[in-house]
Amino acid sequence: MRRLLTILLTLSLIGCAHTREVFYTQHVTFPEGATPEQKIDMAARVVPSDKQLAWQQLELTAFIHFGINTFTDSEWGSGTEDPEMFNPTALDCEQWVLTLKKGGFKMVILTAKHHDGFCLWPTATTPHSVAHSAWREGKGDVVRELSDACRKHGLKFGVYLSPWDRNAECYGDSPAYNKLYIAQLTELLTQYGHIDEVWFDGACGEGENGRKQEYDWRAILRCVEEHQPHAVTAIMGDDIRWVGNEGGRGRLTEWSATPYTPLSHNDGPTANAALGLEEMSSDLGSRELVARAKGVYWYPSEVDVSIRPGWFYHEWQDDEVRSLANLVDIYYTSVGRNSVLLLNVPPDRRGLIHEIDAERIEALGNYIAENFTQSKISDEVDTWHAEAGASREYEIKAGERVNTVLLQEDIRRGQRVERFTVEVFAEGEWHTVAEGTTIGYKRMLRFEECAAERIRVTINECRATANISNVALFCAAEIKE
Ligand code: FUL
Repeated sequence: MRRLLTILLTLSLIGCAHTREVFYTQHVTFPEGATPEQKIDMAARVVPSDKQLAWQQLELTAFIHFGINTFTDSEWGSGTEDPEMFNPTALDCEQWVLTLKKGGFKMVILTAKHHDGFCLWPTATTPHSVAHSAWREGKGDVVRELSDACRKHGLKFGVYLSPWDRNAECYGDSPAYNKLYIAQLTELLTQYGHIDEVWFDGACGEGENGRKQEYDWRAILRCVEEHQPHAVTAIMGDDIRWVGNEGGRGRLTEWSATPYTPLSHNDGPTANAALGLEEMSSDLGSRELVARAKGVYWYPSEVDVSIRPGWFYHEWQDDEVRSLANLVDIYYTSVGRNSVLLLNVPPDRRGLIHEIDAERIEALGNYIAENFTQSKISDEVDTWHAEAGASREYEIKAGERVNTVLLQEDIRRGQRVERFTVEVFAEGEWHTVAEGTTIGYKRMLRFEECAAERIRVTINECRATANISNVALFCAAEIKE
């Protein structure tokens, strides 16, 4: 009887210990005097907010750069363009959405306004918009058509509203421009239904003697919170971090739990400078860095990259559209490196995604579906709570060849893995095929194709207990072009 009681007591304590595990949603500030060990333990318990988690699970999102630049053949407009010039001859947002859907994309983000200030919706804030264009005699609204098409075909919808505005006269008169900017944002957030992501670009090319605009980020983000509280805010926002390059590459070590402070926070620039951090820094989450930090954010990375050399469509780049092999590489280095891919596909002057780009997008969607859906592991894979040094083996289906491993952590319990090793058993011995540092939401690694019987995953180093929610193996086909 006493033994039974002891067992019951022990079980309930284990239960309590389990349910008592403390998590910090999106941010934790370390207490004064916290030791490096305490800080690492707290960093391991920072978790995404619900909307950050839902965003991460999208994996594939698309950018649409379209506007006055499409008609002037430029990348950065001056703001002095005649709005008359905007005149797509066959605009069809359903064609954009259906094309992207074939690629497996789950959300579309539109440049509602780029740096030239031209608005793709008939805003009341400026005459510099589609309302004064030749297109549909000024009666058209691209934001309306695209948001409707997304809703109709089940894609999420986001907006890019460039903070830098080369057309607005009040740009640089900080309070006046902040007011104008918030008015534009309010129109977008209140007139087009559900908005899932708001993208605040960080670029500003005003020279030394240019107009210096002080953005009121807190007020701008409050506006999103008020009208679309479920929307994630990116780059100059609180929820999503720019990966630091436009080449499609996440870091080999990519921490979503990072001491890097969003720049939208008033103390962001100083807090980051104190730690020597920039958006492009290679180390955003090591133990050494966390030990020096005052806190940690859940601030996951987004990889924005264009399918063409430019962000906007230029006819002379028609033969420079990324190949399928290149797009698949980008998939590995973005989604496969704990990031969300934001692939830009710019419509042409007709207002259509060009046939070449459309063919490439569909090929990418088919490749992902054909190669990364059916795992070659025959064992059931359930969540593995791994202590540092622990290994686990899985059977591979008989006769299968493999060349890609996929690992995932249950990030609802934080990002914890710091080093892992993957081996396969073939011809009577173990061979190391992949080694890495972080896993996070998803990590994919390629290795030389081989026939193997078993796979062994070792979590060499981690923070607290790692929660490995998925291990999968694939044999990705070689791409012949
Ligand atoms: C940059 C901009 O300057 C580019 O034109 C493009 O919009 C890219 C996504 O962000 O900062």
